[in-house]
Amino acid sequence: MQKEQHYSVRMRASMNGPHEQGGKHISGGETLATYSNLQQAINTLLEKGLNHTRGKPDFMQIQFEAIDEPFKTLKPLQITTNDVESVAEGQAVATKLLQSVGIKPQIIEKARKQMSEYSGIRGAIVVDVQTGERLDERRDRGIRVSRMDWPINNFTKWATDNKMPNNPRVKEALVLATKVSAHPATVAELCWSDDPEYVTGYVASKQLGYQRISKLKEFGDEQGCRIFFIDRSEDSEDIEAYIHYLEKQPIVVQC
Ligand code: WAQ
Ligand code: MG
Repeated sequence: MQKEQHYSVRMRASMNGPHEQGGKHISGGETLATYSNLQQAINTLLEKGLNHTRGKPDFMQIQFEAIDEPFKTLKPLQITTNDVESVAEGQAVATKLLQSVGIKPQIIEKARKQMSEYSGIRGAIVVDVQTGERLDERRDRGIRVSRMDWPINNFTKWATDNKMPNNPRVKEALVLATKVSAHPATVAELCWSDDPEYVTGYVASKQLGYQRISKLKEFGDEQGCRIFFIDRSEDSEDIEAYIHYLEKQPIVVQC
């Protein structure tokens, strides 16, 4: 996949104006493509943004750009499913998993509170695992992890082997979690969708793998969550280098 010129393709859609003018975030997406499949990649993202349960967008931007940086290939995180009966049980499982990688309960609480202050954010927040402070300065925008993909044939094989639904949402989430957890400063990620009809979320880390949790919010709730807990003592790199990895390092997942 690396010899040919590749392109990063990104989409964002909003309602009541563009994001930067206070519009409501509807949908975003990022993928990789060769020149010959740019059109298909753009169509897929267009379709994703046009048909979304968060609403009908009145602003959309789709852009592509050539990638010059070398790709890294990563194996997908190991997947485990935790079936729970209620949101309370799901959130308790999430807390337990985060604690098992050394994150203190009060830090988890502080991060959750900070997340809910930025309702409708289109990216992730980066939180210091020692202090619980938010480290990125993207306010109501957040960090969008980009330049990542999983070739569809390889993903389909993985889905069959792991008895998982062959759907783009699982693929996108696992690609993102695999990229984020591969950085040495990442301690764990906590995520659930902002799609009101999708209640499954996950906790992920190198150590835990991708721990799906069947219910992390109530059906109908439009509040999503994506928190990256990072340990700055693990890595001498500064926060800008970490964000640069998330946004710019091209990653291909392949099992
Ligand atoms: N980079 C950073 N943050 C993102 C990105 C990205 N590329 N994409 C989404 N987010 C943030 C943003 O704030 C969204 O509101 C929130 O995450 C949720 O995004 O069954 O569908 O794409 O195993 O709605 C996980 C479970 C589903 C999948 C997660 O998230 C499964 C999901 P969504
Ligand atoms: Mg969403």
